[in-house]
Amino acid sequence: REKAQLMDEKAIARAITRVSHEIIEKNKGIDDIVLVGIKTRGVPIANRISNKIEQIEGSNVNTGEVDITLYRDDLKQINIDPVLNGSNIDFDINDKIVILVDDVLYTGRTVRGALDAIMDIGRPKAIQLAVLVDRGHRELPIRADYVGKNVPTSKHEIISVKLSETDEEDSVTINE
Ligand code: 3GP
Ligand code: 5GP
Ligand code: MG
Repeated sequence: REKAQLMDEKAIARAITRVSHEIIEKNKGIDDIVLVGIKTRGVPIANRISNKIEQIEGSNVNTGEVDITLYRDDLKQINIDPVLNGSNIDFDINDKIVILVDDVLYTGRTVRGALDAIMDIGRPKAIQLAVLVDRGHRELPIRADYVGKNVPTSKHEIISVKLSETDEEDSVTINE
């Protein structure tokens, strides 16, 4: 059942613009920055941030992706650790600031898997995390450096993230 729309196309675009500016400000430019999106919907968000940063700063940022999958057939069961299912990072991450990008941050287990994947590839100077929605309920000591929108949820609610690259529209809604 659909409850309420939290973000429309314009709100998502504004959040991406703000987060892009925050990334540039926090890191005093983009010299050392690379972006890594977490499949599926972290990837188009990373690409949008990449394009926005390029628009603002006038030079491009390397952008790759990791595929972290959960060994489970029931999305409600979240106590199984996510595993790396592949990555596409065809640039050097050593001594870079890697900014992980995902759509929704929940327990933190997916991000933990992504951290493992990144550290298998190289030794970044730092890893930061950007998410479109932080819905709370962390089960690990993981937090986001950049948040599009904080959405307090109950555990049985689900945040639906739609992006034009993968879906028919741009929207964030809360369902139960
Ligand atoms: P995504 O691949 O675009 O991120 O996890 C697979 C998909 O299921 C995710 O899409 C996510 O949007 C959706 N999903 C909805 N609720 C949940 C949830 O509670 N946990 C996980 N892992 N995914 C969820
Ligand atoms: P975590 O591993 O932090 O529990 O969950 C993060 C991953 O699961 C994200 O990649 C996200 O896609 C997915 N996820 C968790 N909860 C939700 C949710 O309510 N809505 C959506 N769309 N994805 C979720
Ligand atoms: Mg996701």
